[in-house]
Amino acid sequence: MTTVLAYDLGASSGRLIAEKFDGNTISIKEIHRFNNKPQLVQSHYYWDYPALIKELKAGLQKVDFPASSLGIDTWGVDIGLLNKEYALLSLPFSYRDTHSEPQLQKLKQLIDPFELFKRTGNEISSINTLFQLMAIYEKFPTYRELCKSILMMPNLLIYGLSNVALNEYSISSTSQLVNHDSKQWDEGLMQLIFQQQLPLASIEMPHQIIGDVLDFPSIQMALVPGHDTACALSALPINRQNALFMSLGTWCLVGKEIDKPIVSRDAFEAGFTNEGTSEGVIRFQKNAMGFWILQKLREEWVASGMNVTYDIERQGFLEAAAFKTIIDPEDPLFFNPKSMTLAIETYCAKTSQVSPSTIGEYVRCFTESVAISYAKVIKKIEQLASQSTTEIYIGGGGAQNKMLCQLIANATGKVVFAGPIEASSIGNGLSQLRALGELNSIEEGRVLVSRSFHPDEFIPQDQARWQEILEQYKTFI
Ligand code: ADP
Ligand code: LRH
Repeated sequence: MTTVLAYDLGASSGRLIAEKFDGNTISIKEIHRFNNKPQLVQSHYYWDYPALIKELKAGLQKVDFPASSLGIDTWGVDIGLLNKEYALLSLPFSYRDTHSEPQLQKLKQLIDPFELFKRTGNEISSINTLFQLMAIYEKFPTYRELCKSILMMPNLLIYGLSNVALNEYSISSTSQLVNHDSKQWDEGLMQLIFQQQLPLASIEMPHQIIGDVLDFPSIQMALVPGHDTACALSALPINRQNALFMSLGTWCLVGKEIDKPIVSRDAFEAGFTNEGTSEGVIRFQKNAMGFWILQKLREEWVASGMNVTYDIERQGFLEAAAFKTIIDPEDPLFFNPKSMTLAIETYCAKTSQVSPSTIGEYVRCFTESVAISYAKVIKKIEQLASQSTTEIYIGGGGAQNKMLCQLIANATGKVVFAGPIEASSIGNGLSQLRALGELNSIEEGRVLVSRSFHPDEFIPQDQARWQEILEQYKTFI
C-alpha cells in the first residue's frame, strides 16, 4: 500500500487529497479544503501567497498516516518574482488583474502576433505570463535588476515548502514564453520583447522526486505536472482517437490530446492554444468560460442575504423557461466585472433581451449559454484537428453539475462521461506513483483510473430541437 498527497489549487478553492494505491485500485480521501480568491489591494488583484502557504501547511498537519510524497498543481499563467535572497518582490498578481491588457497593443510593435503564436503555440491572451511580465517590468523598472528568479505558481508553492526552485514543463507551457519545439524558454523571444534574458528558473519534466517537504521530512516532494489541466487530462481514461477532454471548473478547458501543435492561421484566429501534457506532447484546447460567471453571481446573491445551494440552483433551473436569455460567455464584459449581475444586464440591454431576474433564470441563462458556446468550440476543434469525435470526458468540480453535463451531450450530440470530479488531484497522484516507481506510464495510470472510478454517462437527447437552437445562435450577438 502506497499513499501519496496531492495539493490541487484552483482559482476558487484548494484541496489536499490523499490517494491510496493498493497495487490494483486507488481510493481518494479529502483531507483539507479552503477557499481561494484573488485579493483586491488598491487597484490590483493579487494571490495571498502567505495565506496559501499557511493553508498548505494546515492541511499537512492533518495528515495522521504515513504518506510517501506530496505533489502540487495549480491554475495556469501566474508567477512569483524573487530577489537574490529568494524573497518575493511583491505578492503574485492574479491573472484576473487587467493591468496586462494594454500590453497586447505594445507587443504588436515588437512581433507579429501570428508569429508569436507559431513560436509558442499559445493563444495571444493578455492573462499570459509574457504579458504580465511586460506590465510588471513597465510598472517596476527596477525589477529588471532586482529580480533573480521567476517561478510559476505551483513551483513558487513548492519552493515555499521545500526550498527547491525550478519550473515544471506543463505549467511553463501556459506562459507564452516556451518554444513548443524545444520545450524550453525561448531566449530569442525574451531578447526581442524584453531586450534581456529573464531569470525564469529552468524547466524540468515531471514524475520525479526533487527533495523533502521541510517541516514534514518524512514526506518527499514530487514534481508532478504543475498545471491543473495537464493533471486532469492525464487522469481521464481517454481513447485519443474519438474523444475530447473537458476540465470543468472556474474555466472550461476543452480540447484534444495530439502529438504536434496546430499552429495554423485558422487555429490562431479562432483563439485556440497548444499547451503541454504530462508526457510532453500537446493539449490542443480552448480556454473557455467555466463556472466563473456563476461563481461571481453566487457571491452577489450571498452578499445580498439570499440562500443559495446547488439544490436551489438546480430546482430554479428546472422551473425557469428554456432559452429565454442567451449570452456570449466569452464577451469581455464577463472577465472581471465589479458586478456580474450588472454585466449580464448590460449584455441583455445591448442585445435587446430580457435580463434574468430569479436565481433559476440566471442559472438557466448561464447553463444554456455555455452549452451552446462549448458545442461551437467542439465543432471547430474537430475541423482544426481534422477528426470527428464521439465522446467527451469531463473532469473537475463541474462534472457534478448534471444539468450542464446533459446539455453538453445534447448540444454536441456526443456521449458525455462525467468524472472523476477530482481529476486534477488524481493526475497529480498518478505522477507521484510514477516518481515512486509504482506505475510506469500514463496508460497504466488511466487503466487504474478506469478500474477505480465510475463516471456518470449522459446520452444526447432532443437532437432536433438542439439543431435549431445552434442554428439560431450560430453567431452570438
Ligand atoms: P477550480 O478548481 O477551477 O476552482 P472546481 O473544479 O473546484 O474549480 O469546480 C468548481 C465548480 O464546480 C463550482 O463553481 C461549482 O459550480 C461546481 N460544483 C462544485 N460542487 C458541485 C456540486 N456538488 N454540484 C454541482 N456543481 C458543483
Ligand atoms: C484552469 C487554468 C486554465 C488556464 C487558467 C489560467 O484552472 O489552469 O487551464 O491556464 O487556469
